[in-house]
Amino acid sequence: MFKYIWTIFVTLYASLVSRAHEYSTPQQPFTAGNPWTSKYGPQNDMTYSGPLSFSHFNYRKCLEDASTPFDIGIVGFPFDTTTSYRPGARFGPYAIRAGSRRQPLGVGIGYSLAWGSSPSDFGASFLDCGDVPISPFDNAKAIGQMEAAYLTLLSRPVYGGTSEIYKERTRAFALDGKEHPRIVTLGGDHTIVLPILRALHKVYGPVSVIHFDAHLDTWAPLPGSTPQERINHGSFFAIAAEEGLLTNTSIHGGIRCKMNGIEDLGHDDTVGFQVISAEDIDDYGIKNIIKKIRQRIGDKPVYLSLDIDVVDPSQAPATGTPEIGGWTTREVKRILRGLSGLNFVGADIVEVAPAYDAVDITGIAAADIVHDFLSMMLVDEPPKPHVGPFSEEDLILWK
Ligand SMILES: [Mn+2]
Repeated sequence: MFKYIWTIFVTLYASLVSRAHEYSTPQQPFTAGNPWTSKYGPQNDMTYSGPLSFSHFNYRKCLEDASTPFDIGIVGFPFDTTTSYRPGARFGPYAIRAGSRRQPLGVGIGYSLAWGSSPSDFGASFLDCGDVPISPFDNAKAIGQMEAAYLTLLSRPVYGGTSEIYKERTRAFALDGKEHPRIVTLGGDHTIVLPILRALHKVYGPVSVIHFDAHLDTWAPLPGSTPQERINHGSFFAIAAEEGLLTNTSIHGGIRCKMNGIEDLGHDDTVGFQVISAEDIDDYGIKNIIKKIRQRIGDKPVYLSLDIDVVDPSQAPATGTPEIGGWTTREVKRILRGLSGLNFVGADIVEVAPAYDAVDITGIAAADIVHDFLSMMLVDEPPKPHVGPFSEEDLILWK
């Protein structure tokens, strides 16, 4: 018995001694130097570490720092004081940036089968321009701040990495004959689009709008509204039309909200919109939806505004006014791909309110959609679908 216990003791002791080097400090003298870089190289950020910028882009406070030219700038508008139901979209820019962490862009990163490319393949320069400090107490001031910020960014010189086709077109429709950077805005409630359209109007004149949303957002302000109440996230397009900021050739996609009646569409028409409903995707199909949008917009300068509530709340619950029966993220992504090559002058994604999110699903969805915005704004026409086991003959219409 004693021999047995002694054997166990000796064996354990021997194994501890043989591994002692793993537990003790190496007996080497301290020398000045950099043990990390000499052994492991640069201090790279992991996808889930480092300061928060969209897709790990360089981050500049562009409103005061013009040192870095860019072709597409990301900016956050943390504003939510004109919402009608659940507030919280002021945290949208944070949630969308957080959702983008696993989608870094750079050489050899970000390729997708659907696009057959990565947004970083085209030579354009991206920059995260930070968030605009917007008053949470005074909406009139806030709207002025957003317009000034957007105009500041539009006024920056471009880096120059867009395609020759785009350069030629944008010079033709920009009022000053120059190419301007394009801004992708992370909202914010939907009212942020009014100051954006005011700023765009100064650079391009009236623009068309492609508007993905569950709701029309063209409602006339209620009778008796104060000047502040007139501008809210359900009326801003009507105000924009009143101010002459829109062409008469805009279009909605994904509409499915409850309305006052069919007369709402009559008013919507006076604001300059046609309606593609959420259900139209079943009755007419995605390719017809893409075709109708392209026909409606033609070669006009166009602004894209995507309210995350266009997506079904099962896939994007974190929003202020959810409506069931929406499009899937895959359907939205497919439609966006089909819109490539239109003359986009800017885009936004709004109404992400992460306090209502589950497992970050909405922030991740919004960030992925923004990646598609980047490709959509940089390629000159929709890419042909992935071929795989299919053949060219199987492609009847890919746009
Ligand atoms: Mn909306």
